[in-house]
Order: sequence, then structure tokens, then C-alpha cells
Amino acid sequence: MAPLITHLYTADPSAHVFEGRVYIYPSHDRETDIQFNDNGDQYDMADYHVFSTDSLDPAAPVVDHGVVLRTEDIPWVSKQLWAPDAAQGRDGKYYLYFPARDKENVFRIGVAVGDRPEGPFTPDPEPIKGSYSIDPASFVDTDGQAYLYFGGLWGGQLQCYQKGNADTYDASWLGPKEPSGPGAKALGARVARLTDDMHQFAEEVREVVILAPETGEPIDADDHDRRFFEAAWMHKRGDTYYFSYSTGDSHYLCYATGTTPYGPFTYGGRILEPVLGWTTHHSIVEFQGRWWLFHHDCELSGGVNHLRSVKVKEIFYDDEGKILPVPVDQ
Ligand code: FUB
Repeated sequence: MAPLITHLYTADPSAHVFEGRVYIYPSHDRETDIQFNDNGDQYDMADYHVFSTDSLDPAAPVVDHGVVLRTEDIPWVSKQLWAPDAAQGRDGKYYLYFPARDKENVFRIGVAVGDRPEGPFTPDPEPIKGSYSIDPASFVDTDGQAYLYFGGLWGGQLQCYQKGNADTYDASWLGPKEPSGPGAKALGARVARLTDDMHQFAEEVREVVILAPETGEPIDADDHDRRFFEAAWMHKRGDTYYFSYSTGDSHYLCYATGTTPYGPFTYGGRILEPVLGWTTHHSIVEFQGRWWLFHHDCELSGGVNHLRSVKVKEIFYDDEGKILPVPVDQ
């Protein structure tokens, strides 16, 4: 399957249908001399483009709407504009959520607002209060209530917040560390309901718990084939909430299901096996009655981990609502 976008490197695609078109909000990967490390320093992105299309036919054109936000536009940011997402608020405006390092090198999540899905976006002068870590994924439920999921281990710093809120930051956990050992439970992604104006968290941040179906207990920290690492995504099909994510160092895209946006979620299986490149990150969206997985791999760059390209594949569910594994590109 060919990449959707070939004139730039793009990754971490968050796709939504707005005004009848598919809009894609990816990271914009760029060349760098920074050596690969477990902190992700080589993912040194400095701006965002937005893309859209009115068809997911492989031959259909994808429009590049150009740069919609850049590092120098955001007063609190020092570097690393990582995986973004966007949502439409009750006021009809569009909100771009993005993680970046602040001036103290700590990842926070910012929000920028625009009148159109393709931007441009004007950032708030400060990050969202109480935000931390990376990979914001917005979800607007069928009742109109908006939520923000976020978090990512290691370079994404989630392991520095084991006691919950942003005030508990513990720098001694920086680096490729996470809970481990007998009895240790995996750290979960985080979620909070958004305020009606979409600019802040409306409540205390909660942990997203994923249960092992065979025990009904939270996934173990050492279960690297199933534990949450990064790339949270939420979609709803019928009454079921599907929380999907990357397992990071084991390189799977997995999902878990629940009956509320907060969970708990029960592990459901793998969506995608490892692709070419270290990271795997995705979104799932319904468009014209069919369901689609947007993800990235490093095929276009010949396997350079930080030069990724967005792809799209149709996904299918069985009669019980399980997502059928998606064939990986050979
Ligand atoms: O693109 C930078 C980081 O790589 C993202 O935030 C992670 O999800 C991983 O894809």
C-alpha cells in the first residue's frame, strides 16, 4: 500500500470527518542529525501541516493545506511538536491539541483554535493546566461531550507521573524506565473531560485501566505485548468504546473495549503487527459507512525511524464487534 502523502514525511495521523471530508492531522517529520535514542530526541519536529481528501480511493488526491502552526508561534514551547489531534467544539470552531516540550524540557499539551478544520490555528499562550506527557487524542462522544486522552512512556515522560496529576512529576524516572517486576501493574494512558470551551480539563485527570480478559485484573507492567505505551485513540461503534494504542517496544497496535469513555477497558487483541520502523501510531475513523485505520511506517524513507509516512487501510469487525487484524504491508 502506497503512502498517502509523499512530498513530506508525515506520522501519527489523527483522522476525522469534518464537513464531509476526511481531515488528517499528522506530525511533520523532518531530517535531523540527532542520533537515535530511547528518549526520542531524533523526532525533532517544528511545525504542523493539515491534509484533507473527499475520497479514500487510492487514486484520490490528498490536499496539503500547508503549515498551520509552528514552534515559534507558541510562547511556551521549546521544541518537538509531536503527535497532534483536532476536534470540533460546540461553538463550531476547531481545536488543535498538540504536545511539545516547554522551556524546562517537560512535555505539556497545548491547544490552538481555528475557524476552519484546515486552520490556521492560534495557540493559547500557556499549555492546558494540569497537562503533561504526549499524544493527545480528542474524542467527542455522541452526546457532544469532549474528552482528551493522552500519555506516552519513556521519551513521552508518562512514567514520571506515577502518582497521577501533573504536580507529582518525578524527574528520577526520565529515560527508558517504567514499572516492572512481580505484582507491578502497567501505567495507563490518561483521560479528562474537556471544558465546554475546549481549552481546559474540566476535571481531575484519570488513569485509563486496561484489564486482562483472562483475569479481569489490570495488565501487568511486564506484559509488553499488551501494555499501553503511547498513541491513545478512542472511537465509538454502536454503544462500544474502543480504546486503541501502541505497545511501543513490542511495536503492536492493540485495542480494548469498554462501555464508557473512561473505561475500564478489556483487552481485545491486536489491530496491526509491527511495521517498518520503531514507532507505530494510528487513528480509526468511520467515513461513508466504512471504517478506516490511518497509521504510519518508514517504507518511503527506506526504514529511517524518524522519517515516517502516513498510510490508510480499511478495517473490519466480526459479528461480536472484534476488530479483525489488518494485514501488514510486505
Ligand atoms: O512522533 C513522535 C512520537 O513518536 C509520537 O508522539 C509517538 O506516538 C511516536 O509515534
